[in-house]
Amino acid sequence: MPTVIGLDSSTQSLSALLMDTEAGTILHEESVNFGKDLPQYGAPSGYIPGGKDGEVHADPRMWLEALDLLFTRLKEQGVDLSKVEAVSGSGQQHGSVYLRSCFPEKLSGLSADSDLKSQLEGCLTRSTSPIWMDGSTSEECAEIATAVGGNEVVCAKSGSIAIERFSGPQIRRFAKKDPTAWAETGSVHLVSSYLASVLAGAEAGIDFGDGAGMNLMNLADEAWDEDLVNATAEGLAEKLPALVSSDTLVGNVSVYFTEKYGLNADAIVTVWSGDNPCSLVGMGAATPGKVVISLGTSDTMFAAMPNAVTDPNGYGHVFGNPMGGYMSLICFMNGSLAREAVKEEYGLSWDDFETEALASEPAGNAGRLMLPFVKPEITPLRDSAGITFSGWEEGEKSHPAIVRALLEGQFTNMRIQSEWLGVQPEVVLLTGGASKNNGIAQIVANVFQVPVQRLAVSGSAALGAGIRAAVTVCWADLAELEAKFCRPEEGGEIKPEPQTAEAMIAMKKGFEALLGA
Ligand code: ADP
Ligand code: XUL
Repeated sequence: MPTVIGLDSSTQSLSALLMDTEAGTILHEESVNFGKDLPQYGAPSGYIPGGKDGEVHADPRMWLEALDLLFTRLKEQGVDLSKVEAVSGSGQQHGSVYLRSCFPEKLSGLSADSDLKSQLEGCLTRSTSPIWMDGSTSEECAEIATAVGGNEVVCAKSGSIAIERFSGPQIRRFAKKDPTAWAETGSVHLVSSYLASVLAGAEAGIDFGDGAGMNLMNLADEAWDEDLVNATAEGLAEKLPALVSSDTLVGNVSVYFTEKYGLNADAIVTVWSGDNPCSLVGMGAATPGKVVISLGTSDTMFAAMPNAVTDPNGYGHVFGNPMGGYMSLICFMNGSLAREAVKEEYGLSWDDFETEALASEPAGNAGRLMLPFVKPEITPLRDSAGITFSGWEEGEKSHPAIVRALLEGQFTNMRIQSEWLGVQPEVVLLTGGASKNNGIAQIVANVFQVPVQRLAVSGSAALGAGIRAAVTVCWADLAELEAKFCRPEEGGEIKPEPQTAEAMIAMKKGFEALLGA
């Protein structure tokens, strides 16, 4: 029975999916929630709250401790890891980890008598890692763009204009703020390549999917771009790991995991990728034709692309598709965190979002609009939070109208910001924590006026990582794996309500005017 493991180190949790690729079954699912299970890191939602000047960081030791805890739980529950043939993973994109030159040596000498954190924390030259929510690098973005001849050049080379959360501008800010620690840094890894390295006990490369989220990779050449690298930080070229195709094998799993947790010594680690590229695979959307909306901590919209087309407004991105070619990606900061903020403020439950709120208000919310930027937004760029209302009477700004306004606002914004893709989807595939909410799914169906499907297997990023591992190590056929694992949930399709189409068009017009103002 060929078994593979797909891991997913997301913003809020680390999960594992154990898959029997022949039978097409999920053998086991396990998850560690950073906030709940590792409260000592002061990161209830996976990042350290209260960062200054737009900084959002997480402790990279937390990810190590989570990896130990995850495997401890698998072992304690008697999950048989001795048959595992392949492992790969998915990491939240853009987060960067700064390590001394001793990192490879420490990796190869990991002892099962101790834990990962104690053995590797001495390698860190930066105690915290900026993650994708960090918006502190506007100055560095401008500097990089100017140095290479403008944002048009950055976008043509890397698939995105210089973006605050992308790793290149984050690296520049660190090199400027702490030149001593920068000089001591031997390598800069992404969350994905850092954890792949730990798992394999040897330094892993960065794949084209996640590498494209750094403003450092030349999309056409699939290589580090000399101009962008030089414009970012002195000495960066020597500190960047190898940039590799997503089907690259890192090597056998580290003896650490074999001795400590009984993981098969012959299991092979495939290079990890970013969560959105992995999700593309896990949703069965790696070949062009399907549009995916992922409702995780952030909301993202992505699709495989036959050719690389860039967003004229500069908000959208082009990444490498782990299965070859390219993918588009648009990321919205006001995803689940904004929905949670409204849920808390009005003392609601997710059930309220599902039923009452949606049943009691008409689609289009009777013309009452709300720009839903409960947090600063990246698509479109809004440096500070800002909720703007239009068409509301005194006393109306309460639940349930607010819930509908928030959701319709979020997805109308998504529809407007994705027009540059030139794709009229026939079906939207929905994934991520909030996708199970039927109320939210209905609003997505209405705003886009297409059916919404969810997959039978949840956790598309971990699933995609597992599928990638099976294809590269076990020579499994992608189409066969998709047929087994990426089936839509039976009876779970949500159809658009055609009577809402007109209201949705009116709302889009109103929303565009509000955005312009
Ligand atoms: P990530 O991968 O970014 O860590 P997930 O895809 O696991 O995030 O999604 C987590 C989010 O899903 C939570 O923050 C929560 O807001 C949201 N969520 C979970 N259950 C529901 C639900 N029933 N309805 C709406 N949102 C939900
Ligand atoms: C994508 C992005 C987020 C993170 C975390 O550009 O910033 O989707 O990958 O999920």
